Amino acid sequence: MSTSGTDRTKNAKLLAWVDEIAALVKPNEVYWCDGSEEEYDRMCQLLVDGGTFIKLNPEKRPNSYLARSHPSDVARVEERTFICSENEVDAGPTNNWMAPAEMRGILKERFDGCMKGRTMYVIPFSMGPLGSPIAYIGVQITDSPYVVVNQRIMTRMGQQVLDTLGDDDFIPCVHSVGAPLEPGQADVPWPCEGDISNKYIVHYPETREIWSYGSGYGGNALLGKKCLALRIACTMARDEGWLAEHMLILGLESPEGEKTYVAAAFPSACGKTNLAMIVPPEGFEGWKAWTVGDDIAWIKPGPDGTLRAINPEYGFFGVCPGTAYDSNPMAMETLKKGNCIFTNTVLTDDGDVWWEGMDGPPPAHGIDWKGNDWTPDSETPGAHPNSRFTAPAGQCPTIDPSWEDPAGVPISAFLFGGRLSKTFPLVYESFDWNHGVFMASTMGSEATAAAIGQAAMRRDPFAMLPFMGYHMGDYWKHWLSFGNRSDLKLPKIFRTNWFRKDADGKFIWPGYGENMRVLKWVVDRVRGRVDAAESPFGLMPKHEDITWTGLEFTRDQFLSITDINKDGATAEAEEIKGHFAKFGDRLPPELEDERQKFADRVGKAPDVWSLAG
Ligand code: SAT
Ligand code: MN
Repeated sequence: MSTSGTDRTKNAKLLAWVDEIAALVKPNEVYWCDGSEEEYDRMCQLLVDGGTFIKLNPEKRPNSYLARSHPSDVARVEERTFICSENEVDAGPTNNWMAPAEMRGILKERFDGCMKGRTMYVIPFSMGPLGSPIAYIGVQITDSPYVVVNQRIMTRMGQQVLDTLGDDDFIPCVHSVGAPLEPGQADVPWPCEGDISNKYIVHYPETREIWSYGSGYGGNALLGKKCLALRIACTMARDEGWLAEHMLILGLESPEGEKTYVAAAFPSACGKTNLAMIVPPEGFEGWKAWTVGDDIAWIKPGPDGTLRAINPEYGFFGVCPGTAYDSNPMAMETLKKGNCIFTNTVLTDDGDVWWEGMDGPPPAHGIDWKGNDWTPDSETPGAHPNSRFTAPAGQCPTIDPSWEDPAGVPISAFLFGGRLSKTFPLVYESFDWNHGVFMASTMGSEATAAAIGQAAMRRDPFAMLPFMGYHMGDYWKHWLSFGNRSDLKLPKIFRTNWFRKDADGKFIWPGYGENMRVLKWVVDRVRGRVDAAESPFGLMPKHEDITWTGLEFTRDQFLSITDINKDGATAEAEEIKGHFAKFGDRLPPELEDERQKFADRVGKAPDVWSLAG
């Protein structure tokens, strides 16, 4: 099972790199993954034998497994994530930075002998359809078989990637859980570095390399996802004139068969996966919504000037708690088909998984994510709040027929959202491109423990804060540069807020499938079929331009979710000043211009601006 790799690829750089890393990390053996089903089954069995995996009841969850992580290794570690550009200023004020030479010294020590007693796996993977002009190939080295099987779901992985790569360049990704084994030392189900200050998630943007040490969980370990497809890719995109974004991609098809694609960015906990798999509600008979991706979009100008998007991933790595037939039936159907890996959920007595917020009553008894007995009376949740499913995207019943089109799908609109209980209307469109970039650069969600009265907003520009690979101000400049390109057919830009609350603290908008009503207005705007009303924030739908069939939502309710309170908007314009100040002289002047125009519009508005006039 161990090979030198020369029978798998002739790529000299790749072969030399694998040898170099093997010499550093000193594994028992080196194994090149071929991506076959036989290999997947064998690795899953290995994980079962080692106690990492529990095979679920095949009648309920065919070919599916549950893993429990170490309680210290349950999420991305932003405080240990570094952008190591040559110059500190190029990492910008939103990233941790260390000089590359210093970081290389630290990592050399950490990685020296870190795979002793383990197998070093070589995973060739493609982000995007094999051979697509929008796709890129990476190779991840890891000592975690859990990572290998997850990567086979999350990426196109194996021999066909090496065949496509040929002698071309690839993005090298080195990962270790940081738990070498002494001779005779028994392994544990979830090896990792227990001391958080010894974990490192490191990116070298100039040389396009990723090094990750100490964690086996999610984006820390599946390096194709946030590390490559966002942090490294956004830097490549800046240099090459395209966009790598933290966005879902959704296709909306009218009863006449007209298809419109939108890409949407939301901070965490705004229901991004739900929107990616939206089911049109009552009143939308004949409409179809198609899922292209739920997390990341790579967008390149096509030959016809449209922006063409692919989903670089091959699977969904979704949050379990809250996923239910109510909120996301298509995700539930995707999981039902089997071939999934669940991490840190409850194990039920009949060999199924469960998590908080799933439909129906909770099981009377189960085993929680830490491996302890659990009942609904237990004081702690049964599933970890960041418990996850890894599921093949192709199993989603609404997966778009074009989701693997190497040319990508044409994007007609960008949506940016947030979770804001007041001031911000349900939906508004930008006056022009620069105003749209301003809207995205100032987006955010309310901090949960908000001070009385004025709820503080945690800004998450473009939902990219944890995923930015260079200076955020330069990233805005890159976005603004698209506005000057007359060769492009640019999408329209919108902001949404499903989370406005009434005086009793209740959400006004019903959310979920009803968001389709807003999407339909977006489609109508893109197609030039409806007018909009000018508000201080942007262009807004009139009540009569939204399809209300099948929903009881009064005109007054609509007015209450779209009116604009002058004090709140004035405070927002003022707060943005402080937000922008952090970016110093790398803040594009166009954005401060937009802020002043916004402040002027608000200054001229009545105490309460309303669509009612
Ligand atoms: O762990 S991931 O980075 O893949 C998911 C997330 O935290 O957004
Ligand atoms: Mn994400």
